[in-house]
Amino acid sequence: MKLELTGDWTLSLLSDYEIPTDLDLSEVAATVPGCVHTDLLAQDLIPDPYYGENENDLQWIGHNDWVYSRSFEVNEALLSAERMDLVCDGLDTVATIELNGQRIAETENMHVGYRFDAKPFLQKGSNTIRITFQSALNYGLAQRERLGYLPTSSYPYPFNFVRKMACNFGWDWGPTLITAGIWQNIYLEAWADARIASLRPLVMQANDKEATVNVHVDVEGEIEGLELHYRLLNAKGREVASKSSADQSAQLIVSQPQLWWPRGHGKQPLYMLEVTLSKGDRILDVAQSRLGLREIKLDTSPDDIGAKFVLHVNGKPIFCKGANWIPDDCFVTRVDEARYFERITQAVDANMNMLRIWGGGIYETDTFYDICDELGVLVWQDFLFACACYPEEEPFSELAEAEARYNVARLANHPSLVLWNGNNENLWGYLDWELNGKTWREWSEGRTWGAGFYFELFPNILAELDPSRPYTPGSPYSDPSGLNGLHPLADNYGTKHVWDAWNRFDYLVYRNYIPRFASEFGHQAPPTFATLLSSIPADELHPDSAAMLHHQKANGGNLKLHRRLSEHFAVPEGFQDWLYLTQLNQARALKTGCEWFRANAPRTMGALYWQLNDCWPVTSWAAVDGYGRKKLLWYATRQFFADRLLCIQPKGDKHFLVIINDHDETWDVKSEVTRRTFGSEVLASEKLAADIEPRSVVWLELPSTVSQSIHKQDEFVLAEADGKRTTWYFDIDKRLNYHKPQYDAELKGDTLTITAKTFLRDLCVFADMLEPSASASEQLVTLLPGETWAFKVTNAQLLDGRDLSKAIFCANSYGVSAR
Ligand code: BMA
Repeated sequence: MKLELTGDWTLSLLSDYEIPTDLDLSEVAATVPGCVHTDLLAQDLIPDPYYGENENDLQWIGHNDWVYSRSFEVNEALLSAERMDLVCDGLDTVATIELNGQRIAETENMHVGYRFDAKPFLQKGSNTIRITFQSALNYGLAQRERLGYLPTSSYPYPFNFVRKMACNFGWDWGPTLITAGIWQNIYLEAWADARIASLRPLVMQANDKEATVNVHVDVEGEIEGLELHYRLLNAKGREVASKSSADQSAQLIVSQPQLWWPRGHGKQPLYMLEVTLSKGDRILDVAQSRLGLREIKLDTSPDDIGAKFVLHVNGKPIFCKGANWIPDDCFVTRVDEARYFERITQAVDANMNMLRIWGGGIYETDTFYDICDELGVLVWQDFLFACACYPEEEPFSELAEAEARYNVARLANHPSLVLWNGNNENLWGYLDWELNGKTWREWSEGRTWGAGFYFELFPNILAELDPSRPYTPGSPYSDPSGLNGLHPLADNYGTKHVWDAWNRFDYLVYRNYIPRFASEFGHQAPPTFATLLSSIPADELHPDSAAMLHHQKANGGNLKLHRRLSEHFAVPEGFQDWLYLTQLNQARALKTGCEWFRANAPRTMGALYWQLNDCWPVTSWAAVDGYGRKKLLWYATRQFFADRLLCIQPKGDKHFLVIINDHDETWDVKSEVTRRTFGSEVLASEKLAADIEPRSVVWLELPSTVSQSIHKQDEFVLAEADGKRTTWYFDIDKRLNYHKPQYDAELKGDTLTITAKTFLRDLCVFADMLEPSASASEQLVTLLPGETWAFKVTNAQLLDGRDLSKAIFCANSYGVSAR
């Protein structure tokens, strides 16, 4: 029996740090789950934190202490239960809980759920609950003061001294909005004798013939004389295995299992595990857990280059294509099921098969994982340690252990979860990074810095609670034997973050690397026009306005953005042109990197770029902006992560047509490769053919007739096969002699048809520039003269009578001839 305590609460301010004078915060209507910011926003007490520079005016919220309270009725029936627990699935973060004026617990970790004995404190009739939240910032500062400073990658706030979503303290894509509140469900639960505290099904082995599921049950209460009945049902509800026993663990064997596969490799059948706890003929508790039958292995065996980093699902090596995931909102309770579904579907529709949940956010919710299970998205979950040295002194060791135990057990049933990772960039930072002239190693001399977590605590907990999944101590990470040998970024081993492209150099340097698994690399661009329009004051819509720079959090971000852009384009004055070109440059950068990494399979077996999503409207590395709109990178991703792909790659002084067949059937490729002028005169033509085996890549050398230009500014290469196309240019855009674009555009119903009169490179329709709710189905289309493309446009009726040319862009407006 449960008594939900979510819903209406009251929020009150407890302290007095720089409160705006006109606000009465003594009794604010509040909603649980939620947080102080969302509650103040709902009552119109603060402006939208994401608009303009409002973030600056809202800093006081995170400096203060707050209390959430409500009353509730407890009836006789509930009160007579033998046990009554208060269950808090998530408290953010430093909380004191009181029931009827008596303190029952104190907590200091956002990343675990709690359960407390509430029975002694409850009474019949009206009861009150009060949860006081101390400022997580003040807590972190006090812990840092007590234990001594430990460095972060140049962020000022002490996120490494409090177990809370780190990016709330501000990140190089996120605002500083330090939340407090009840961020998950809260309820009272009555029970008697014994209950199932947790259910942990581990799929140890799975193939076509048989799957083995080891089920572990934690029982709380009186275990004498208990009986457990285990049943596994398939998707149709038919029982496929069962067992009865007094043991809190059981092995279920399923013969002829329907295997779960990542998308692109097969289906995602899901089974239901049901465990019944009984005593004699009394059923005390029933727990269910949905799972998928698949076997996960990470092959890190040495080879003649270094060592592999290959994920195997059901014995099959998988090329992991995807992106890094950050919290989808600074206020995580706003990310409801529909929003998770939309965002993960965007990843799937862009042909991704993996998301990496980055360590500065949260252990994602069950909803996130359920959707990934259903859609076949592989998930790599970081433990939440990012870009810093972390203290292991108490209470932090205990807190880290509790949260690792809690989340490893909580997520154990999800087939999508395939890899646990110790931290983000902390090993690399420890070895190489400096702060105020001192290396991290020097800062943490004689101190703990997190190594004990990554190399001992987490692997030990996984060995105990979940030996079915692989673990890697960090990302990037190279050395199976610890930190004293290989540098975490060693090219031929493990995972690699490639950040000199963007931070220091143009994106063409991706081709200098052949990592075994690229788990981070990225390039910035501003969000879509419609998103900017609703987050930046209209008179500040130019690249370096105060509001635009406020929505650019990276160190020297706009400088890099302009520098990287000017390496390719002569940038005109107009804001709209700038937006097209910066987004195009980002899309081209990731296309270059991802096609190169895929072309190098099986030596490289993963390309996860930074980053899929944003938590607010910001210039960042994301493919989908903070309001869920797709940047050009998203459309490019759908193209460059397609299962079957053609691309042209240089190697030495040669060029190759690279044919990628990430598919279970052989691809019979008969291609035609032509060298053409921008006027589309064919200068040379060659035919290349090959049968490309399933899941393989073939490099075909291009004959010099097509790979060598005569006038490199006037020519390009076009390769076509099976309705697919790729192009190669002999120079960067700003030196190309493109013809000025000419086309006819006609909007009929929801179809915008563009007919090219000249060659058109990377044609895009920014429908949202005319109407914020409009968007085009496709972007980045390259057309030869005379060719036609039909763009589907959502909300096309709103564009009636508008000047469509204002929304149509292509790269050849920005070549030499344009100047
Ligand atoms: C990586 C990430 C993030 C960061 C991103 C962009 O290092 O791990 O911490 O936001 O780069 O700089």
